[in-house]
Amino acid sequence: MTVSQPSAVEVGLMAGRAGYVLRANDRGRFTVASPTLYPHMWSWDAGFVALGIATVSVPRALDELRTLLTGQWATGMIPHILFHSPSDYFPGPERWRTQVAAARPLEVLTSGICQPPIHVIALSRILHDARRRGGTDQQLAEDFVRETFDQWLAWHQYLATARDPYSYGLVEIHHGWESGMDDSPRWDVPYANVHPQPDMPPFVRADLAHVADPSQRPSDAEYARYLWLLEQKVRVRYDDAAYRSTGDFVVGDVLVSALLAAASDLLADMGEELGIGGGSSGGVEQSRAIARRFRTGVLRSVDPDTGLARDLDLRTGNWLEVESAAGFAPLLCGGDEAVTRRQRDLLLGPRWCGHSRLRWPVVPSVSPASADFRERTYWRGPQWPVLNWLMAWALNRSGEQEAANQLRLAGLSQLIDCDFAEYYEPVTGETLGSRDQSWTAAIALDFLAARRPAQRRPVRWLTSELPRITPAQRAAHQAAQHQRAAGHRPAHGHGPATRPQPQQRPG
Ligand code: 2M8
Repeated sequence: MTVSQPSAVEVGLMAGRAGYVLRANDRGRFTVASPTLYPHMWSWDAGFVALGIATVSVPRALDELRTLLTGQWATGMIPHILFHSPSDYFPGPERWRTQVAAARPLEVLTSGICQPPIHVIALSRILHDARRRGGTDQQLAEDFVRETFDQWLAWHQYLATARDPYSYGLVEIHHGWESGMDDSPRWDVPYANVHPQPDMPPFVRADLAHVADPSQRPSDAEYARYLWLLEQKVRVRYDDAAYRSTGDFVVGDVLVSALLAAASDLLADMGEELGIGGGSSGGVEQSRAIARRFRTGVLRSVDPDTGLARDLDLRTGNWLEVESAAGFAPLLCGGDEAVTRRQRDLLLGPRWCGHSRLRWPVVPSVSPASADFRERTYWRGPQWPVLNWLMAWALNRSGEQEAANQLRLAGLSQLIDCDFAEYYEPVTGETLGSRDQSWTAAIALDFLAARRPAQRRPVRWLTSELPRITPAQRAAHQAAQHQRAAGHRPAHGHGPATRPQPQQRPG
C-alpha cells in the first residue's frame, strides 16, 4: 500500500490546527463535542478527546475523564451527554427529564442513556504514554487510575448486569444513540418496530440549523422514533428492567460488547500492574470475567458466511444481517486467531478499505459493496475517523503493525485539509456534518503522535487561530492530489498523501 507520508509542513499545520480546535472547544474541565452542533460533553467523544489531548497535556486529558465521571449514575452508568450549561441543543435536559430517576447524579444534568465504553481503552493508552514520559505525568496518570478504578469497574459492571441480565454476552442497548451509530442500517429492522404514539410531546429539531444540507442528518421520521424511545425511558423512570419489558427497541450490540470486553481486559491489566483490585473476588478478576463473557458473545455472533459479527434483535431473537463496520467487533476484542485473520483480510480487502471507489482507504461505516450503502448519509456509509482509529488500534493490538500503520497513514491523509469534520464522504473525500469536531482533531493528534514512536513529540497548543484553509486552497490541494494519484508524482515523493491504486493494496 502506498499512501505517502505527509510532508513536514503538512504535519506541522495539522498538528497546530488540531491543537487549536481542541483548545477552542475546551470549556475549562471538559471539551464540547463540536462548537455549535454538539455544544456539550458526549461520553464516547470524551474518551477519544482525552487520548488526543494526552499527546499535549496528560493532566488536562485526565481532567476530561474526571469530569465525565462526575456524571456517573448510582447504577454505574456513564450517561451519553453531560449538560453543563444551557444551549439550543435538542433534546436537552428538559426533554430527558432525568429528575424522575433516583440514580441520576446531583451535581450535573445528564441524558438518561449511555454510549460505547471506550473510556478505559483511552485511559490505558494515556497511562502507557505517561509512563513512557515518566516524571509527573506518570505519577498523575497512575494516581488517577488508583483513584478511579472502582468507578470504571462500576461502569463496566452496569453494562454486564443491567444490560445483560441473562448473560448472553451481548450488551443490550435501548436506543440507537447508545450504539454511537445513530441511524446505521444496523437498526433499520428494530426501528421498524418503534411506533411513536400521539401522546408524545411535540418537538422542533435544532440540529438542522447547524449543517449545510439536512440530508446529512437523520430524517424527521427517524427523529420521531428516537424521541419516542426517550419518552419510553422517561415513563419507566429510567429503570432498565422495566424498560426491557415495555420498550420498543432492545438489541444486543456487538460493537459495544467488543469494546466492553477489550476495556475490561485493559482495566484488569492496569489493576494488576498497579496492585489494585486483587483477590479472587476483586476488581481484576471481575473484569477478566466480564471480558471473557463478552468476547465469547461477540465471537458467537460471527456469521460463518460473511465473517462479520452481527447484532441480535432481542425482541425477535433474530440476528441483524448488515454489512456495517460494527461487524469488525471481533477484531477489537480478539479471542480467536482464525477469526482475527479473516477479519483483517476482510477489512483491508475489496469490500471494505480496499474498495475501488473509496477516496481514502479507511473504513467506511457501511461497506460500499452493500445495498445499504449511502455515501452522504451520516452512519449509512460515510467514514468516521474514530472508527478508523478503532480499527488501527485493534490491528496494532493483534500484532498487525504494518496494516495498522497503513490505516493511520491513510487516516492522516484524509484529515490533511484540516477541516476536522464530523465525518467524510467516502467516494469524493468531501467533509460533511459539523466542522471542528473535537474527536476528529483528537484522532489527528493521536495519529500524528503515533507515526513513529521514536519521533513522538508533544504538540504545542496554539493561542491564536491559524489561518483557515480557503476553498480555493483546498481545491488546489485536491487537484494536486488527483494529479499525483494519476501518476504525476513530484521528483522527491514528499507532499500530500495520495490514494493508492487498488492493486497496490494488501488483502
Ligand atoms: C451523534 O449523536 C448525537 C446524539 O447522541 C446527535 O446526533 O445529536 C453521533 O455521531 C454520536 O456517536 C456522537 O457521539 C455525537 C456527538 O459527536 O453525535
